[in-house]
Amino acid sequence: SCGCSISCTASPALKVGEKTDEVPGRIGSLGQVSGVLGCQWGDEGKGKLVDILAKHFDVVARCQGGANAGHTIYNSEGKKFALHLVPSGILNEDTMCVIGNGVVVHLPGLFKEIDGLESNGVSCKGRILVSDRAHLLFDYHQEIDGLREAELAKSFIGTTKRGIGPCYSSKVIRNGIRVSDLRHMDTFADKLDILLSDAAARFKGFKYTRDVLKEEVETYKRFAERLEPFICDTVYYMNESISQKKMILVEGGQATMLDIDFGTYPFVTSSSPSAGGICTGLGIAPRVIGDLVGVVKAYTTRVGSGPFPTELLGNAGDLLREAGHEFGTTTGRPRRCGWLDIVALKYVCQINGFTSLNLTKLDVLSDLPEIQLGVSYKHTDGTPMNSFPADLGDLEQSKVEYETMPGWNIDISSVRNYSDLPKAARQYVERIEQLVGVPVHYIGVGPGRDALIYK
Ligand code: 2SA
Ligand code: GDP
Ligand code: MG
Repeated sequence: SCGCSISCTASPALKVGEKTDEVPGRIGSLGQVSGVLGCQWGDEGKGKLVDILAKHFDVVARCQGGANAGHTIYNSEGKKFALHLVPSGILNEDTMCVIGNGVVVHLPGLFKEIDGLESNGVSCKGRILVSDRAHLLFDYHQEIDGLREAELAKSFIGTTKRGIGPCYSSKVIRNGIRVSDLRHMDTFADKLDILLSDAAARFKGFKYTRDVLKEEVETYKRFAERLEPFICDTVYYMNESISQKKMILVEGGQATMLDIDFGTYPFVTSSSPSAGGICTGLGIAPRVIGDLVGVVKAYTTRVGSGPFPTELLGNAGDLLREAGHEFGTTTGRPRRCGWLDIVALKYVCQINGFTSLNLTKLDVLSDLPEIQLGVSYKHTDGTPMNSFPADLGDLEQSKVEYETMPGWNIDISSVRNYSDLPKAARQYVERIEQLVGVPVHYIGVGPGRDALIYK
């Protein structure tokens, strides 16, 4: 056993690559360890796909990020759930949900989310495992997130103010506090004192007193007790599950264009939402990873500051925002909207090696007379750019070249077979496949569980 209070026995799982009658072929053929990752700047609809696939997996695991993620999913009765830290497998009662070592965990937020799920009839007991190696994100990290953004003034990043950057900073500078530290409350207060004193020395606006420390330690004593049944050596658990041939699905938060290494730095998040984050955030080997599904919206959205080459400003952007209900799941912020960016998508496909794509929200484009696809970038002197540039100055100077595709002007939200989609919609899907060289296996035509076409 891996030390957690939950039995590791496998639930009946699909064999690797097995196809059954009730499983649509595309799901049945996913590898034993598969992942669902965002291809743009987040909110592509990863949660919906994970929720749908979860039925066929024994374990759904998060490997990075924290409560900055917002995944909106609907159960079969159409009831809406917004998840932040809890993996999107939670609505499927046979699925075990793992919060891996790469995740930063805000315990008050996690407990609130669990209470909310329980009060809506979703049983979480014995179904969530939290890595003993995961770092704890304290309220003070959130406060610092706000102070840092205020300091940046006009060049603020537009973070979710969930404390993500400050918590990963603590981790990297090596004074972070981990879940396993909750088992040693004798030294916990000293560790927290170091963190809070450090923050007080750095930020004038940060008020720190002995009383603050005392109160926080008392709170965490209670949290430690409540969390104990969830704490697990998830590295052992994941690897044991793999040897037992359990089906494992990794759920990405955010997306590659927000990746700390590959995104539009510094307008990025502080984790690795791309393929590499799966190995570092769960402690599993690259060779066990089978399929990676890239989730890409049929257009583009972005929350927060930073470059967005195909952004539509003014009325055109407003229309997409309204049609797609593009407001943040975590913060409620309006999302910036624009056309699909093939240059960025190709770059993201290279980095992740996706085996297939899920094109989401195709239904949102239904009313448009024509649709633009950003297919290449050019320097100001007219020479083409080979790939997505690292330098934000180069990006700002670049000019996007578009291809215009015809719209279909008909509601597609009840279509379930690919061949029933209007010709122009199929042309759009197939042009994307042709441009990026990765097949589209799933097409979203609505927010509900059933609104998915298997291509
Ligand atoms: P942070 O908070 O440090 O990770 O912010 C850094 C950048 O990463 C972006 N980011 C996101 N972008 C889209 N969706 C996210 N999750 C929520 C959602 C966002 C919300 O599902 O809607 O509710 O506003 C997410 N999380 C982080 C962020 O906007 C910054 O650009
Ligand atoms: P995530 O962060 O990638 O999981 O995405 P979010 O949940 O933040 O945002 C995606 C939003 O689009 C949610 O409100 C979903 O319910 C909704 N959604 C997902 N797929 C589709 C789709 O194919 N069509 C429509 N109309 N909405 C969708
Ligand atoms: Mg989201």
